[in-house]
Amino acid sequence: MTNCLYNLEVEDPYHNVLRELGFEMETIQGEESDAGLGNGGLGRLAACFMDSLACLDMPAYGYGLRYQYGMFRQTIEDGYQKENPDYWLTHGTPFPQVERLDITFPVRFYGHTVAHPVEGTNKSRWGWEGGSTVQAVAYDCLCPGHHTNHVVPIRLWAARPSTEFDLSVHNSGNFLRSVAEKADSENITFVLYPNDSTEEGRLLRLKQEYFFVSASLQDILRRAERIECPFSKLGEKYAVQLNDTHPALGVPELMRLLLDVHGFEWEEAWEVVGSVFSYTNHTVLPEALEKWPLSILVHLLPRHTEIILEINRRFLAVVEAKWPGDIERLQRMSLVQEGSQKMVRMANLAIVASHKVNGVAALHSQIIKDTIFKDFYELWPTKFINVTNGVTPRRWISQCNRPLGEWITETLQSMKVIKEEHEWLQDMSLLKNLLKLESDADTLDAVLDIKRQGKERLCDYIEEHCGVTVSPDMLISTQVKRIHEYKRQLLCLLGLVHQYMALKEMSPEERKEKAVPRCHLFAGKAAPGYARAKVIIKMMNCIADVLNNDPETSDYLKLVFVPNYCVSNAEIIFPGTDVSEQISTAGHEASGTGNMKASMNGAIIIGTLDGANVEIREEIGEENMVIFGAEKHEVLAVRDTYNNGSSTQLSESFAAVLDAVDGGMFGHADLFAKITGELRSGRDFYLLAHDFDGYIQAWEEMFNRFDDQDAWARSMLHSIARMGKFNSDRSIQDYARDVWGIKPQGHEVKARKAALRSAKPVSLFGQ
Ligand code: OAK
Repeated sequence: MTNCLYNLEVEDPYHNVLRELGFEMETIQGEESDAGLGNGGLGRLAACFMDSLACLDMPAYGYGLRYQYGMFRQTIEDGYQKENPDYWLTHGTPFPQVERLDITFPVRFYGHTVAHPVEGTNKSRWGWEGGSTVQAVAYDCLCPGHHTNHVVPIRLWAARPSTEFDLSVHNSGNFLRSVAEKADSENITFVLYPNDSTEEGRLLRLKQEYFFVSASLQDILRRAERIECPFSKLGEKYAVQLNDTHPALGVPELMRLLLDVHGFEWEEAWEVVGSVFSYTNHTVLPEALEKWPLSILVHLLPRHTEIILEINRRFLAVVEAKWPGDIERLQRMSLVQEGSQKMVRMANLAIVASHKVNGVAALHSQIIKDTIFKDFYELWPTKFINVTNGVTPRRWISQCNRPLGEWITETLQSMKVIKEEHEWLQDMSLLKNLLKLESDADTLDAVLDIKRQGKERLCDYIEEHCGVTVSPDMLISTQVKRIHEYKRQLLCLLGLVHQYMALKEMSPEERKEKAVPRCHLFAGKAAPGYARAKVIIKMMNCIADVLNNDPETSDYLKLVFVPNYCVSNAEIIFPGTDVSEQISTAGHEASGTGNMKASMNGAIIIGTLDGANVEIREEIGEENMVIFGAEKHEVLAVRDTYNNGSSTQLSESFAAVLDAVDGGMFGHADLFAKITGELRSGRDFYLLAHDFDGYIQAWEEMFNRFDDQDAWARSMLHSIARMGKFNSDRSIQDYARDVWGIKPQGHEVKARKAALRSAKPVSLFGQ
């Protein structure tokens, strides 16, 4: 609701009207739950893209599933994560979801394939019959663009039983079975799988994926029919972007619809598919690359399995023609992984069917060409491109950090760079003009003051939700993201232990003189089945207990874990962040988008050369970040030296930290022993031991910089002013130009827009 009011530019009048009615805007806003329909970076990126598509007047829409239960609500009990159901539809969805009972499609599961002879020929047409069907019902959410009358709909599918009750079953007296069948079909969109970057190979998940693509593609064909677009020319009018491989079953589904329902020949259908689909890869983690057992696929989707196998047969012939006799390459590239259980590799399917494949940051796009998709890159080099991620400045600057948004607008106006706010939101390169003021004392004061306001708000939030009092005078560092070993929350945590021990060594006078008071904030959810990530959360809370209650040091070092990380509290955390931790093991974070949100809000990044950090450094300058750690090209060699035992020598400071944890300084030594044991013995896949000292030094550097508040404010200004590249509008323009071949909707909209702007304001209460 807040986003809509902001984008429609009616926040203030709405606010005033509410006041007249006796309500506060904040109260009403507080009633709206986050639509937690995704897990982390991938889903949130899509939300930013919807906003940009709307703002750029792009002819586009998004599809998703309308889960009844979205991402779980995290609470912390005795330091452990507890997962609670998030029933986000409790109060209905007054705003802005529309149930479209007129838009429903049947989705079939199970059954068998049949060949129907085509009269007058010796050919057959394949079909899929039997099994059971579920209805997909559309719910439309409207995303208005900012400063345009363009709106992008997101269509969410909900599962419903095909008929309210199967009467024949009912009449035969089998009441329970008919009710159970209804429950079964509604189960498909019951709950989101809360795994981030790990595969959950469960039948229900596969059903969700197929349900999603089947309904969406039927809807696309319906739209094409409405505008009289022949399906043979579908690619001229429609582009479908596969957001990772979760919708990759769309490939055989579109083939099936064209072949079996619309009578296409294979070659013709395959050409259409290739012109329509493209695929974005969002991770290189092997555990996240989707594979489905062929045996399960055959049972659930018999016709699709036949189609996948035929795609594979034809594709392997192409590979064989290019590299005759290269059996190993054939095995690597095959859509089917051989073995005791044959598996279908969804990424291979997506690549083979797509005309473009992209990674989400320059480094990541290079890595996929060099590693996981190397064979495919050698076969089709021009298919592979990069589209660096971005985030929407409407939400991640203007809405979440009003003082900053207003200051940017006023300052650029006073410099005569812009007349209205929307100009810099659309063209963030204009922010570079702010750098002309980098030596102006008032400007630097203003930047510090804005951050101060953000920190005060964050400290209030921490007090309320964690019961810990934090002074906004402290340096506030944050690491907010899903809990995952590759993101290295553990490195940050052990670094804090090191700082704590150093403070304990100092006399009170030394602390007063030398220490920069610091509060570190963690927030993030662990997948419910990810045991190691859950122990890390417990460790965070155990260490927080000691640090926050130590009368000698707690004025200098605090640690808080903010429960239930979500968009709503992220909007409070980023504006209140001085230092943002972006410290993944090089080569593991595809892009990251929290790094962008933090920098745009004037936080300084402490980070590794991973994901989009590399490009952020290119844009804002290395003097405005603190970089440490092994680089991508060093990681394998370093890992090897630790693994083969030739370098398990731990640095003194790292060993001291492990000793403290093992010695029970934070309690629960038994629980943490597995982690420390692995780190000591060199089973340290994510290179914590190797990067630890560099990380500690990087923090020393950070403290020194923070001491000089003038220079700090200048760095903040550079972060804010030079992040234009990471506006998601730029990402969308890249996709529109290089992948989809679409342009903003033309003159008609522009004319309507002009008319709308010159229209007389309407009184909400009549005359
Ligand atoms: C989740 C499940 C499967 C595959 C990828 C993901 C995922 O969330 N990936 C994340 O995508 C973001 C948007 O591109 C990136 O910024 C993150 O680095 C990446 O981990």
